[in-house]
Amino acid sequence: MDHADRFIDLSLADADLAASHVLAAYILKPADGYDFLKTVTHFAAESGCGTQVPLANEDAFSRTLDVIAYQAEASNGLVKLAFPLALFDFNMSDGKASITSFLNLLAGNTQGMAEIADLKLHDFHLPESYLKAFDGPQITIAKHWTHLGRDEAAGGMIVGAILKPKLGLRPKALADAAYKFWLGGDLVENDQPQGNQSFAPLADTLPLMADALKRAQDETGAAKIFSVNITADDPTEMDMRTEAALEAFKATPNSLAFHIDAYIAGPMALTYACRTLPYFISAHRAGHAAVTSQRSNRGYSAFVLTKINRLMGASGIHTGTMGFGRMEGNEADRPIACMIAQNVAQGPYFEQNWHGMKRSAAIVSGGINALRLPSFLQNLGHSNFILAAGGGAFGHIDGPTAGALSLRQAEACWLARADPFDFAADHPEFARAFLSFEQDADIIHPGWRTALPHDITNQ
Ligand code: RUB
Repeated sequence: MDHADRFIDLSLADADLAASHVLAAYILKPADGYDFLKTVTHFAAESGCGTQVPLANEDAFSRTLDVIAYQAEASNGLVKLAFPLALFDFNMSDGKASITSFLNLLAGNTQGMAEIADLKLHDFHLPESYLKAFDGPQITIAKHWTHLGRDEAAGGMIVGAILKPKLGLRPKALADAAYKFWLGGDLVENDQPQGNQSFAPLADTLPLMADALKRAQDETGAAKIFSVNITADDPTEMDMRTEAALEAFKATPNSLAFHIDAYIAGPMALTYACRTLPYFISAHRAGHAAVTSQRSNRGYSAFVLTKINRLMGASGIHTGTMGFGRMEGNEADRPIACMIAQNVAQGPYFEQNWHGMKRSAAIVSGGINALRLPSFLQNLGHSNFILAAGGGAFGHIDGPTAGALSLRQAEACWLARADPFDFAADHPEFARAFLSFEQDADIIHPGWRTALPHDITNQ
């Protein structure tokens, strides 16, 4: 008998284990020449005791911490593992759970096992006691909705932009771009690489940005929000950027939010920001596709990444565009947005009860414009999220104010279930989006050139 055989028990089911274990669902394919079930047992052994040979120093207690493979389907590669809760690491300081420990166990060394060709984590389930040991969000989208004077339970789409071009604008040009967007929109967010570049030092940019926000508020009579990227390699530098932002926005503190490049900078950066800043924290995910891509058979899925961001406490999480923008994804990604915003939500393999943990808001970004937005909304079924359009805002033929208005109008068009051509007749910014994004218009609304009034679509 292989020593690892003790790590598999196919008589068990989700319900037998869900209260006492973390459950994880993978798609596994053994490397050429390896038997499926044998590989599964080695995978479970590696996940638990961390090696595949019998250990002379194991004792009765250490064996109670075995990770058990309880489902293994050779036909489709589905493998479910159950991790006893005692395996996980909790803080010395406050007893909190740790995503670093979680990822180490569920997607650590096992990712590199020679006998496994494909191994991707697609879903996980946490029992109540472990889930409650994570922070979860402290600040939610309700803070933004309240600031904007909207219903705090379902305040609708926050019309946001990611500043483009992502690099190359000097401080005054950055502030000017934000100001013009704010005249029509609600929120401006730094793009993920925007930081303290030599041509746009934060010390110069932040005061100009605060001044632009104040002018836009005064001019429109509406509240505005700026989400500043404070990502850095170490907490001291993050603190310095935070202090600079707080100082610049001291007259309008409710207008300030913070952005973390949460995938690239890792769990420590996001957790640190969420624990130290009583502000809305956005988790950007640039770089994630290296691990989560639907074309990759290793790593973990975008669904898993998004779910762990809620556990860590992100107020808003980039969830993609479900194939309606320009990044990889498809309509079936809808559960990603549901999992972070509901109290009980169904994942690909497990239903998760969040036991009252506060929700995270979806941040929808990556190629969305006024023409693509209605189909996206139709697939999602609501508009209670933050839109962060880059090209869709700054690529509008009449500039970012019109870009912002076109996005707001696109939401209104969908909410009214109006015919887009009829709606365009008395919403010029929406109408001019057809001319701004002609290639999309040709695909989404063929015939638009004749359906819309000539004076609107003419350059
Ligand atoms: C948006 C943008 C975003 C990413 C986010 O600009 O650059 O940072 O695309 O993608 P644009 P995701 O609207 O012009 O694409 O949210 O999928 O991670």
